[in-house]
Amino acid sequence: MDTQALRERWLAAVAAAADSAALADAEARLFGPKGEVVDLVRSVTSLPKEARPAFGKAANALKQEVEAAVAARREQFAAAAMVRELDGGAFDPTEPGVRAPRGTLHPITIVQNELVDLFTSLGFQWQDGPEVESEFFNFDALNIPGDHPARESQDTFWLTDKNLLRTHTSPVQVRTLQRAVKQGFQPPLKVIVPGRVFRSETVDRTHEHTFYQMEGLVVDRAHGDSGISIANLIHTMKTCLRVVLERDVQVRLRPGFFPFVEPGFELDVNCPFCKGQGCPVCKQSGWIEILPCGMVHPNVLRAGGLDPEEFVGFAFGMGLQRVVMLRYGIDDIRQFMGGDHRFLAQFPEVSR
Ligand code: FA5
Repeated sequence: MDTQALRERWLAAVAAAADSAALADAEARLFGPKGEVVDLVRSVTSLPKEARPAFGKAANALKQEVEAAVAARREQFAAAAMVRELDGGAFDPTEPGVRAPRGTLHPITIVQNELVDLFTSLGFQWQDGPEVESEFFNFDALNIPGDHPARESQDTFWLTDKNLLRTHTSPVQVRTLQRAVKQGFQPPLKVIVPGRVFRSETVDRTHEHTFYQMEGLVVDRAHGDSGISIANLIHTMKTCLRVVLERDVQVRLRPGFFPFVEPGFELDVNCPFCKGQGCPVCKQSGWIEILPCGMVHPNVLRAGGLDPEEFVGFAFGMGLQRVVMLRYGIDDIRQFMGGDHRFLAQFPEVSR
């Protein structure tokens, strides 16, 4: 068999294909079930045994050469098609690409970050504390003895008879003071403590069993120029609410009882959902309790290792979810942890 003549004819057929459709036809004629190349390779079985190896080798080499020619021709057509597309203006490399979707920050994180930025710009430092807390720091050190009714108002998840899930971020007050005293106390001390807290509560529109607070603590010398007063406390609270709620808010201060502050206050915000008329969110009162605060009780300063004759301070404990609800007009606290993507997707995407 004249494989040289076949070779020339087949390579010419591949080279003669004018477009990819013609190339596909040629490929079918050569390599299809009854293709000429396939026939040639198969014909080895009709030869005498001794002639088979040499013929088989030559036929396979030819088959590979023609296959490579087909692949090279196909590449040529693809490259030419790309050039045509670019030249014809169908492809515009300056067009913006398809935008990949991005996640959003959780609204509690957004507001917490803003508060941290605000307070650090005022010279506060971020402080952390454990979520599994001892009875001592959660209650005793905060002037809440064992038989005190305040323990019942914060329904506690007890882990052992001495350890619990912290019911508020206030235990970090005493931890921070003790650490600062150990390191040689340098007033003023200004800290914020954002964190997760837990209470065995019946969940409703404004109550969760797991929620976020942000504690603030400022301590300075009681005498001299630096004395801290209730005026400083109120000013700080109002600045904080103005920034985070992005508007001037109507607030009211009323006496509040917390054993770790004296005097203690409840700072309430006029309910933005009903404009103070009374609705389910504010439990018909027209006000939302948002910022309990007060002057640090002398016993707390003592527990922290400071002399209350020498030092004075204020503290606050903000309910973060409540602030976020006011900021974005969310009327049910259960949405935060509900896991509904449609709720979360409403908040701004994380920046690029
Ligand atoms: C406290 O937890 C005090 N440690 C706050 C404090 C700190 C007072 C420093 C004085 C000085 P209270 O139990 O009121 O206080 O809770 C503080 C805030 O957390 C409330 O105003 C409210 O906004 C929020 N909060 C309380 N319970 C819940 C709950 N179950 N779900 C969501 N938010 C809550």
